[in-house]
Amino acid sequence: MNIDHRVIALIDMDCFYVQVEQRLQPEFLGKPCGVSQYYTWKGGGLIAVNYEARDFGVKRGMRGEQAKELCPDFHIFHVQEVNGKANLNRYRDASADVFRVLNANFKLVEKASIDEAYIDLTEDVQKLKDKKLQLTINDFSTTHLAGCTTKIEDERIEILNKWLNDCQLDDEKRNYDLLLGAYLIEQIRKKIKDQTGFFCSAGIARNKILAKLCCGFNKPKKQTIFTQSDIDHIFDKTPVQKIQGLGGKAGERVVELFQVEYIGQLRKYSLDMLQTSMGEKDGCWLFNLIRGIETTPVNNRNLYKSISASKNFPGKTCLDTIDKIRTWCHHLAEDVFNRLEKDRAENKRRAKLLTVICTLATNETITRSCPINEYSIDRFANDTLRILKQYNKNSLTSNIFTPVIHHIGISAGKFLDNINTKSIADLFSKQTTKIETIISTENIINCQEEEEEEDDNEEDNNTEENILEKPTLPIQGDFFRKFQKSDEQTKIQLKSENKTTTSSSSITSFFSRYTSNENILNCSPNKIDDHYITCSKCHKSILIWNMPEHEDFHYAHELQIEENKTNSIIKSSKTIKRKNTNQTLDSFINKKSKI
Ligand code: DCP
Repeated sequence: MNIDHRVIALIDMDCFYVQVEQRLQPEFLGKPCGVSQYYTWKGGGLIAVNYEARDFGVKRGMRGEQAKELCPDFHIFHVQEVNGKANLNRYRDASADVFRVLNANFKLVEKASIDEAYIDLTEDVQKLKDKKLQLTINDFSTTHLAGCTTKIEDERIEILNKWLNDCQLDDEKRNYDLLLGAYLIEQIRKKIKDQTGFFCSAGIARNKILAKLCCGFNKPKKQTIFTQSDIDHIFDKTPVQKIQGLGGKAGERVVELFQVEYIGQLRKYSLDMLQTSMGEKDGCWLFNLIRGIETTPVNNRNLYKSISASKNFPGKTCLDTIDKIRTWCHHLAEDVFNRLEKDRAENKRRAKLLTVICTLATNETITRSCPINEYSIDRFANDTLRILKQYNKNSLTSNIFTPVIHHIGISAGKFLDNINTKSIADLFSKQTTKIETIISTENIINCQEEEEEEDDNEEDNNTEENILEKPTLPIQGDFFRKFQKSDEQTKIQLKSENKTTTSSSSITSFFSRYTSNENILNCSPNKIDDHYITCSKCHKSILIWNMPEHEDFHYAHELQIEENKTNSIIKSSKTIKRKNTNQTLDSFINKKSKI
């Protein structure tokens, strides 16, 4: 199939959380409403606002009280809380209702977020062509053309009608496919409404970027077709950062580098010029994009890549004691556990990697991972706590935690597919035995690029809970990756300085134990398998379950070298008393941390 002839749609639910609440309380249908999260300051922060309320100027991000000032009849729904944490299950279940309808009707559906889906309609359109339908304007009651901005219904009908007739008559039928795609989307949107009660909008175009862009042109309850002939004049008015993938730092960089505001202004740059500034791959991607060509496929993905729960602890609500942290590790672990169990039953898969993200008062964000050996609330909570404790600057016996914590997130990912329930139990019990025999107290690996795929979206889709259901970026080259990375720059891994609380004796004994165990661990180079990770230090392929131990081996090794160096400096120093020449790594570390 020629990629330029694809027909891609993006379906986006309108003011989704509000519709979910209104479905439960239909007496609020048609009234100005919003959803706020947490019953805190000034009526809570609004995370969703319906279109009736938007007419009064109410916007997402406003406080409930501010919304009521603008619109006295404004009704606020509150996100459910469990253990003081937002519970989004209601919205996830509603999302599943929508995806059931989409999956029952189309083969190629990609879940882009909790309320967005890409559909590749190319094949469906081809089949429809054989039916030789005679379509009329009545089949397109909510369809708009991206290039036509009129708000007058009669004008919309007149312009669309002319276009419809043109593309049915046109010999080349360049736009006929898009018309048939729009017809299918009119149908499916009606089905979604009938079967779930929810309204949605849609964009129909030749690729995902254009479908996403035009979906927002005529919200709510409408759909928009983006034809190739619309590209130039629409791009001339489209700010660079409105393009999916150019919304964050990457877009800022493009604006700065080329001194442009609108994406169309980049048309004057040759392929060579773009590639010189941005690298071959990204320069080429941008060159094509501004001409309406983008080839990222719709992936048949209906499942989340990771299941996560997180919580912010701003200002005085920060976590400053081990007890508080333990409680929250437990709440978050419970949330993830419950959803993992449900996911395992429904999707016959199991997560292999637990990732902990934490923001400290120092503004440092730490991302660390460890293998999931079994689904267990206690296990998740304990692993999370153990990771976090590494960053505590106080003594191990103290309940006080410094620097205080402002955010904790845990996320389970790296799913193993096609697991049946019986084999899961077997697998876990086997793994647990194996791992417990070789893994020491340290059970942590540095998280490298595990989460980037889903976390790349520039918009924080949820202020308190990271849904991790975001559209994937089309961008693959180094230029963009660098800027996506720069968003991540704060994710500093405080590995060496924080591990200094480990005592010399434990390191040494661990080190020798590991050395003797090294052959047991599966360090086979060049293994290409989903279960293997390449160690960034020695470049060996390491079985994922053994990575924590392997990392600790390097860490212990490095400390040993450092200890040896220090000891030799100490020995050669005439000012040091004889009894200090046998000093432990502990005292070295303590001294170092005081500097
Ligand atoms: N959401 C959230 N926090 C955010 C943004 C969104 O919790 N910062 C939630 C509430 C939204 C849902 O995700 O209802 C979907 O987000 P959208 O960006 O698609 O916005 P809406 O569906 O609310 O409105 P629209 O009709 O503009 O798409």
